[in-house]
Amino acid sequence: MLAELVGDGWLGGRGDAAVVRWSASLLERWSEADAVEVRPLTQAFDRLAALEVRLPPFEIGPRTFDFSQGPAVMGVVNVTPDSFSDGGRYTTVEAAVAHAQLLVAAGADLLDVGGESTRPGADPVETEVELRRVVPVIEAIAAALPGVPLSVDTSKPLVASRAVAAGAHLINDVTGLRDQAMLQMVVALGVPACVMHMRGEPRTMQREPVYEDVVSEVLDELEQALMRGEAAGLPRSRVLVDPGIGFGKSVDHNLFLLRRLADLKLLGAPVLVGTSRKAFLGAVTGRPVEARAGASAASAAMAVLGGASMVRVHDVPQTRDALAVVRAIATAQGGGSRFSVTSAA
Ligand code: HH2
Repeated sequence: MLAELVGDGWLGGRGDAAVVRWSASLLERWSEADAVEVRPLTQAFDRLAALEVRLPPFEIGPRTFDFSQGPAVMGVVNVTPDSFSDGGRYTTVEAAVAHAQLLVAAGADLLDVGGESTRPGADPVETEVELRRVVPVIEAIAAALPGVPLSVDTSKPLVASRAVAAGAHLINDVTGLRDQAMLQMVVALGVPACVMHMRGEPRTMQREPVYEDVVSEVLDELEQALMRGEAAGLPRSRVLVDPGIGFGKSVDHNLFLLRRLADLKLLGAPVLVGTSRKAFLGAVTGRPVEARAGASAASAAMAVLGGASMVRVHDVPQTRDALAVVRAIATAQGGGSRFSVTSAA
């Protein structure tokens, strides 16, 4: 049965990695209508998604990440007056560097510096303003923390290029490199990129987002972005993909995407997830933005269990604890002598 569907182009080979272009959630929906026929296939897809996709080492500036050894934590340094959770707190170079040092001391593996808020309803920022905010901060953090990879959160080619000249190693573009000039700039800079999924633009993206099948559509749109990148000279091996939690998605869309996050592994690129302090966590817990660290850590843990290779967070110590517990449980060996790999001493 799987072979028949493969014949219809459901699976496409790329090198030795098979890419499923239709997600398990679509099949799950069909299986409700046609339970007997499709159920075994959804289980097959679940098993496929649960497979350890062995990703090659991923280089970001001074560090090479082996995500098979565990996820990386990206700490957020927002140098904006209006970010939704920390706007206005780190707007001087000194405050931003001090915050960066705290995040790294707490266990951040890399830092993401942003000079434009992308919260729902945010207005775009002029290039000059964004440059003034991020360039001196990246320069100062690069000098203070030379071994720490730096990402710049921008969708503007000029900001990307000046940020890389100032010491950034990764371009994090929440618009998914949809601007051809940005894509060409990333290729010319020769740095890796994060391609995030977003419907529309921040000012309007939360006005009743509609999907027929959020997982399939996000998967498909990310695959298209990856193919556009490959055609322009940006290999998939240099890209992180991100479902864009909160970007043109309802609370239910976000929760369902996280539930089925494993489907994204089928894109053949490491998955980055940013849930930190976002509104959907407030909807679930009833907590205001400043009291969402616990909810954020739980969602980061779920994302990692779903196969995320990197989580983008504000609350690094809480996230580190959550990930340490996930790891300890997931690798627990102490089930008694029957379970011991080596005989007890
Ligand atoms: N979320 C935000 C910003 N950048 N980048 C990626 N790759 N993934 C995300 O989920 C993501 C992101 C929004 O969070 P924050 O930076 O805290 O807020 P603001 O956009 O208001 O500055």
